[in-house]
Amino acid sequence: MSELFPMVPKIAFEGPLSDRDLAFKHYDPSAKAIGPVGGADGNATMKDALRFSMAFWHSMTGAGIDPFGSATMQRPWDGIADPMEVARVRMRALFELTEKLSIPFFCFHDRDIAPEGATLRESDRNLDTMVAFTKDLMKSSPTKLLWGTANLFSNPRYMHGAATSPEPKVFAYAAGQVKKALEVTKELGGQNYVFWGGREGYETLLNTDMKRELDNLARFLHLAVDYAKEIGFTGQFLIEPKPMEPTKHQYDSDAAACYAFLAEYGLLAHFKLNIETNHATLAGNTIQHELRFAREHGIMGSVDANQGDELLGWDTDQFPTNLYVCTLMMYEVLKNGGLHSGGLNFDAKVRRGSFKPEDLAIAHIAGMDSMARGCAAAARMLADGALERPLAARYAHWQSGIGATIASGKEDFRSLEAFALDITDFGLASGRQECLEAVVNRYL
Ligand code: XLS
Ligand code: NI
Ligand code: NI
Repeated sequence: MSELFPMVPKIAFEGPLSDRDLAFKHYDPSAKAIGPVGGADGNATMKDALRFSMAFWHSMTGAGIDPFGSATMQRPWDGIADPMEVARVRMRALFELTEKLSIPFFCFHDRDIAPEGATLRESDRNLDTMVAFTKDLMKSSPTKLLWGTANLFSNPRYMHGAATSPEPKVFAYAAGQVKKALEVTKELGGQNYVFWGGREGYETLLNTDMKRELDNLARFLHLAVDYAKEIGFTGQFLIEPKPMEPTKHQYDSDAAACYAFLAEYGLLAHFKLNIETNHATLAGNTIQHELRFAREHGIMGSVDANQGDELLGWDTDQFPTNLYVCTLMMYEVLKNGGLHSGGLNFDAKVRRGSFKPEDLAIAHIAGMDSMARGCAAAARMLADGALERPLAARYAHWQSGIGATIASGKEDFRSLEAFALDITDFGLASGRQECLEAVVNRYL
């Protein structure tokens, strides 16, 4: 088969001093991974441990359209009229680029990889054709499927939501679509399945029965759990929190909101989260906060590794290059013992002005090197106990005396009042924030 990206060679690791754009400076796919993601025997490679993934929608279908202008991207499928042929060329391009970049995984929405037909039946037929084509490519490729998902937001039928639409026919259609997407994800060996609540939210409460919509969303997810069981799909189910965009308020607004929803509706045993950096910042949280919350509640599943722009309040989906953020992200991932079946999926798009085909490779290299470098810094911080030791010291008083008796449930309000009545010296220690910020900087 002819190359689609002849300007992109197989990308080699050249080390931190390399000044070549098309080379890895920190991501060495075959080097041994550092720290707690190195696998049970400590022998996993960086490639196995970081579990990078390419997002089909941004890298293969993204055209550079924005509200003020049309497509800019130069791509190998430009000028091909037959939509099924476009789909095939895109899929070949995905495998070519992931292999050249040593990216072990990809992710897709059903409608990214095959054109939508006039009916669900017709769309399913297109999807089947493309799944067979993909399966064939996978036979001779190391690239695997990290997760699949269904696009329940682009088509006008989903204007008021999918599982939360006021119209039950839309609920039924969405169910049919997810049923098929689950079958396809299983067929391609997907290790997870993602639910991002595309338009599951509202524009105004004046026309919204919020309780009914949340009940319906939970019912929908239970039906998905049941069907996965029925067909023997054992991949991890993931919910991807996002607070707004496209709707004003999305029900799965952040990790804590998702946790409350899953707990209320008896879904906690079946779901983890797919946490995205730009969604965290849209929610007014840091990615560190979102990952910390997920880790401490046992629901860290996977990461959509991208970043927003500090001056723009929307989901700009840029490649992650902020080393400080990458380091604190990977710190949480390492403390979680890795992402297990999840991965670091580049839910990121090249800027509209980065329209050359090689920009796609360069952007992924930038993201991979940044995450690898963050991972190395985080592993060193952990090995040195740079943050863990001061943290333990800050809460040390819970190990003995009144701290230990409170923690073990031996105190009540009466006993605590008696203890507190004459305290004048609380022995408070400094929070040392600036000191800790400087500690982190030492490792960057
Ligand atoms: C959109 C989401 C989307 C999901 C997959 O903001 O990030 O791309 O990752 O549906
Ligand atoms: Ni995402
Ligand atoms: Ni997003």
